[in-house]
Amino acid sequence: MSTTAPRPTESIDAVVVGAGLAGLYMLHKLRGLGASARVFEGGSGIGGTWFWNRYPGARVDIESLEYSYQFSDELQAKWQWSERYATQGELLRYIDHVAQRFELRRDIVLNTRVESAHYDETSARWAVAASDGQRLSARFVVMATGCLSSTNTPRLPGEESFRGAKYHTGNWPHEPVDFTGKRVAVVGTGSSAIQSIPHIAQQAAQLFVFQRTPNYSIPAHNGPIDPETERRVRADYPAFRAEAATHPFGADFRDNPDSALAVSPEERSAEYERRWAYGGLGFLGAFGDLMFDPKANETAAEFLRNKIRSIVKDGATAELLCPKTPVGCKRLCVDTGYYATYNRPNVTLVDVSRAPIERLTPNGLVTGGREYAVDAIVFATGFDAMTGSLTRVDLRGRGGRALRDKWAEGPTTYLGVATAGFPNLFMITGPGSPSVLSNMLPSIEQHVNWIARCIDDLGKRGAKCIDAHPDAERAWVAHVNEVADASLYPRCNSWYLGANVPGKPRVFMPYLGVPPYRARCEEVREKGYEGFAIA
Ligand code: NA7
Repeated sequence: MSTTAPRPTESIDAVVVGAGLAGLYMLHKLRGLGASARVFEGGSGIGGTWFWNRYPGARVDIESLEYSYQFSDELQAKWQWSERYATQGELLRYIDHVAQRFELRRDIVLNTRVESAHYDETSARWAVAASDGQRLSARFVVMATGCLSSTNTPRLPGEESFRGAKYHTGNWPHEPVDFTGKRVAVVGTGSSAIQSIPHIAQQAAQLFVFQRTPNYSIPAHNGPIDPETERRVRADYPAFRAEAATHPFGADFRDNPDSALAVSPEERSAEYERRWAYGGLGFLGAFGDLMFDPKANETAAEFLRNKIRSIVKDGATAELLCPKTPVGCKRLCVDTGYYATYNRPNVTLVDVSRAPIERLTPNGLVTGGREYAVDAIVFATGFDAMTGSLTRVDLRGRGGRALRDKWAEGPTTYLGVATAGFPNLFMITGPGSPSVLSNMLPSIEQHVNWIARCIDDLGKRGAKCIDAHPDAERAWVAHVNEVADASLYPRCNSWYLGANVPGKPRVFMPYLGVPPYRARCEEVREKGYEGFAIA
């Protein structure tokens, strides 16, 4: 990472960091404003999350008809998804198609990271340094760096001594990985593990799953898209999108506002059964108070534990797989055959909740005083979520203040789109916005649209810069916390709170509730960017 101030050599309007779904659409919008823009991408290809997460079984867990761009009617009408939940490969093909259709590639620099961006108060411009030696002066910097892109791998003594292969699900090789005949360890039981374990188990001679905390998972019931559903959605796609935006998660979970405690146990059970049979994250929409009332939540939790007990034949393994935390408090998972995988004779669940993984040896891992000899270790250990990809860039705002210093006690933003003291720096789906607690793609589009409008408005006013007011930021952070505290979300050690990364401050990062969030963003804009200082 460079420590000296970069030397500007080329002047452009905007630098966009990251060529995932957010960066690509931002580029398209900036071009539409007539702005000169360049996108820097660390990977050797575009696609962000869908470029890096190539592990076996990787697929989106929001239905494809909803997890897609809506900014172009033509794109929306033309693109045909093959499955209810698209695979990583199909998503990359979609992203390639978008890049081609809108001729995005010519402004994207691959294999290149933005190492630093320093704000110069006199010129109101950012001096940007990229890893390929490019130096740019930009009016705006847009961080399209993704919420789950900076991988988290536990530091374990002896890690260099291990003679086998090591993988991380979030940085999977491009060449096929063949586990046939191998003894494999998977560390972690989050969404990536839950998607990959059934696939790895089919190949491996022996699979050990090292579980620290069990998670709830709902069957995907994936398959070809139901033609009737597709016909209905395509008949009026804009109306379908508008309706989805009225739901708390910004996706149509067929939310039932009633309390789980207001109906009889039989009716409740029937509702859970219906949602289990339909599959997917919409399980959380069964009752309006599931994420607010511990008693209501426990009814869903026990329903799901009983499902696990009914699937997993070995009683002790089933109990280990049963989470004790509220449902949804950690990210709910969606799977294909996850629990049943534990009925295979070649799969063993190892509980590391009380005896953590102590170290790696040349042959494998040690926990509870026992060595597990393996040929490969898959770390499905997640990400330094929401802040990691922002703080790993050397961002310096007014007075040379580093973002990572400003956020030492946790991220503070205004609307999750800006942070005070960093003028003209925008974050797409930053901490303090619905982001990971919503359907990411519409949330990305909403942010990009807001940012583009803001840049356009600044130009029309002849203004040079916009900066969040510290008081507005403080009030927003307090509001984000107040909303979260009324829910069950802060009650378990999730990555929403940064609890998965040792030493990370415990702060609830996403904003809960898409409709009020969007309304607030519009209100701020309509009131002349209330809470921002424009110079
Ligand atoms: P997650 O959901 O953060 O899961 C990571 C898993 O790794 C989780 O089970 C962790 O247990 C476990 N973990 C992390 N460190 C360790 C150590 N040191 N020892 C044992 N186990 C460990 O990441 P994913 O990639 O699965 O999913 C991320 C999101 O991507 C997902 O929610 C979707 O939105 C898509 P813990 O729970 O911390 O005890």
